[in-house]
Amino acid sequence: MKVLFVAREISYEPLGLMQVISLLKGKGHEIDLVISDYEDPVEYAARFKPDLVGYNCLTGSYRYYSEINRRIKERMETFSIFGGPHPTFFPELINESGVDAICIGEGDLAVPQFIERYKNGGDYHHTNNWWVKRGDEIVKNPLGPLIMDLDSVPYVDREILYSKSTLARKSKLKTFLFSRGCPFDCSYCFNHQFHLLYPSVGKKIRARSADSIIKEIKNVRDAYPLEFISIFDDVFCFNIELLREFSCKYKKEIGLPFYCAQRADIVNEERTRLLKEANCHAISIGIESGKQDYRFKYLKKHVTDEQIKNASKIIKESGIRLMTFNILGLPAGGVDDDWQTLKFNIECKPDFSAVFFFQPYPKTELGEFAKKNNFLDGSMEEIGNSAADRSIIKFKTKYEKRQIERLLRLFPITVRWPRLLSLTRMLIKLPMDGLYRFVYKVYKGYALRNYINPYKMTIIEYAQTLKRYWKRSGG
Ligand code: B12
Ligand code: SF4
Repeated sequence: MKVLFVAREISYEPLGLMQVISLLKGKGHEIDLVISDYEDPVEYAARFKPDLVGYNCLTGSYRYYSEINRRIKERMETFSIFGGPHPTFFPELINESGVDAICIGEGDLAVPQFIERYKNGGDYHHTNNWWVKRGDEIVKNPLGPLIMDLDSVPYVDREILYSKSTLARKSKLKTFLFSRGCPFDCSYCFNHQFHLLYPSVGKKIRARSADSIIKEIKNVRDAYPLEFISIFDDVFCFNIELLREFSCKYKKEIGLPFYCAQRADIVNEERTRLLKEANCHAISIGIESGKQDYRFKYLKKHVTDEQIKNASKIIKESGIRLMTFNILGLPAGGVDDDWQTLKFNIECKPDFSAVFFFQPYPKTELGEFAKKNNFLDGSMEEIGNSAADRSIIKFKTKYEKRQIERLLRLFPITVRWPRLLSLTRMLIKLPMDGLYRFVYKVYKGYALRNYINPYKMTIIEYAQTLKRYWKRSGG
């Protein structure tokens, strides 16, 4: 069976897709990947002649993939499959013309099973996790079980990606994901909906063992350049026992600097010490809103201002760099609230404050709240590829919305240099959006590169990385 996967761009390693590819390897299929940044996917598909074409979709990218799929299907007869967060939370995607089947939830068991049945002419229409078109009918199957033992899942396949992108292969920074799931229920995050999909086990964090983590890193280090590790787990090593074992083994066997995310209310001296001993270079925590009452009432993130300030202090005092995550343009909020978020960040003294617009992703609790209460100023189709692209939330006036959009661009630099506060207050009233975008992009690139993910680069690598970063929308 010839299966072609399409990735729009790879400014980030597409871990979900690489996971699916690893699951299909060694199963007698001919798997290929085309990256639109490098080659026209329609022409590539015309040459490769796949039996199946697959897409990993986020809400911000599904329009793009749906369009590519339509164009591929104009050129040839092929079967299209869609997976990832967007079809998981918005299975109505199946109604789009050209979409033949979607995979809901995790695909570890469901994807190989479906493709095997499709290949053998079996009853693929009745495979767990899948919604499949059959004539005018849509066959909707229940979800199969989650894999609880992550060590039994193969490591993501990097080779297929690196065979297509020398830049990705040569990059000394590589990304990893060692766990899935989060026990919390923040209203703006997909985890809440994921818990409803998998009610009995959805809240459980499934993590690789320390040995499995170390082995994956060693495999990558032996095969490719690797100097900095970026860990994308929602909360890395939530379980303190795992962190103790990881810290001890990582220090001895790997020792490379790394970045990971923590939640402010679990940060304490012991966790931070263990991370520091393992050579953690930077930690991120989510502030989201600088107003504690909004954070509790609307975001359902029950972390107090005190806990955030305390976590920031512990992290900074340990010598680890601090990054915060923030959301501007929240529904039922306004520019004054966002201003408070900026001031609260200043109190926490992060090395870099990452900031995004609130995006009403489908089926998230806060997204549905925004829709129901008429806070939307656009539709799901307008959600951008990056959450820093644009806001589709309505505010009291268009002028207020423009101020929020400008504040986002000036936010990181103002947090870093609080002396700019009164200048920023004035600047957000002036229509110099192009300049603000430029400042935002330059500073974000500089801060991430120097404070959060520093690793040595040759001049050529630097120029290539800069070019790729600059091309990305939203910065
Ligand atoms: C790691 C991560 C990132 C990384 C890497 C992103 C990447 N491209 O891989 C970084 C930090 C860069 C990132 C950035 C963003 N992210 Co992100 N990210 C995640 C995170 C934490 C893990 C994703 C992951 O790898 N999971 C593990 C894999 C194994 O799971 P999976 O991807 O779901 O894949 C499984 C199934 O979906 C299925 N499957 C996957 N692909 C396919 C394809 C086919 C054909 C089939 C059949 C099945 C299938 O099988 C897989 C194995 O079980 C998720 C949350 C989460 N825990 O899932 C958010 C998440 C995916 N991100 C999200 C968002 C919004 C973003 C950003 C837009 C935010 C921003 N900064 O602007 C950007 C967009 C970047 C981009 N264009 O890709 C949202 C998406 C919401 C939505 N409805 O679209 C999520 C769900 C988190 C949230 N906020 O709720 N992200
Ligand atoms: S703590 Fe983070 S990952 Fe967990 S539900 Fe909240 S926002 Fe999502």
